[in-house]
Amino acid sequence: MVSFTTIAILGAATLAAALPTATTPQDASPALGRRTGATHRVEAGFAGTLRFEPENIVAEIGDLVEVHFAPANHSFAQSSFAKPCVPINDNAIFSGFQPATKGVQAEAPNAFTIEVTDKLPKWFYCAQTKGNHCQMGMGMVINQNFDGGATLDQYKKMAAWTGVSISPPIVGNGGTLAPPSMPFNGKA
Ligand SMILES: *[C@@H]1O[C@H](CO)[C@@H](O)[C@H](O)[C@H]1NC(C)=O
Ligand SMILES: [Cu+2]
Repeated sequence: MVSFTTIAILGAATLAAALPTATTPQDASPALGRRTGATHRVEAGFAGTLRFEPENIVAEIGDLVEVHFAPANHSFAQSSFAKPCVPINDNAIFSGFQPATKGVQAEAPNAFTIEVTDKLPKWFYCAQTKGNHCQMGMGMVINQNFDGGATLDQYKKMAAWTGVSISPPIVGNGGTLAPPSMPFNGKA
């Protein structure tokens, strides 16, 4: 006769085998949760403009945001809503500058990928001071609150009146620099 315990153990083993592996080695980054498998591609300096495209992303926890860098020399840096073009704090997300040569490269060799770990609005800018990219409109948001006044439009308006941009202190912080998982759809 098969005991209850045996059935329970067999049941648990079967269930465990059927579940997707929660922490495969490539997903084992300690602060991060389960990946959704969705990747939002963003291009910094889309088609030669001083914009991110798309610039207003709605993402789920566990989604990835992969920022590509078109020519000439852009970056992806985290600010607060209230103070565009300035690092949110010393731990601000920052890709560093990723130059690409127009007419030679469609985009910089590396993209910068971050994982969305909560649903709070996150504000980003390009810290390039030559040409005042942030002040000229290189701002974007992940998970804007669409019910409030903290809109991307407002962020960009404040950015236009902000002085010289400041780069976050830690290059590569909060994400991964690696060759893009696939090319960006737009023209570079
Ligand atoms: C890219 O911009 C940064 C910040 O302005 C600068 O320090 C760096 O030299 C630039 N790189 C190239 C290749 O122009
Ligand atoms: Cu830029």
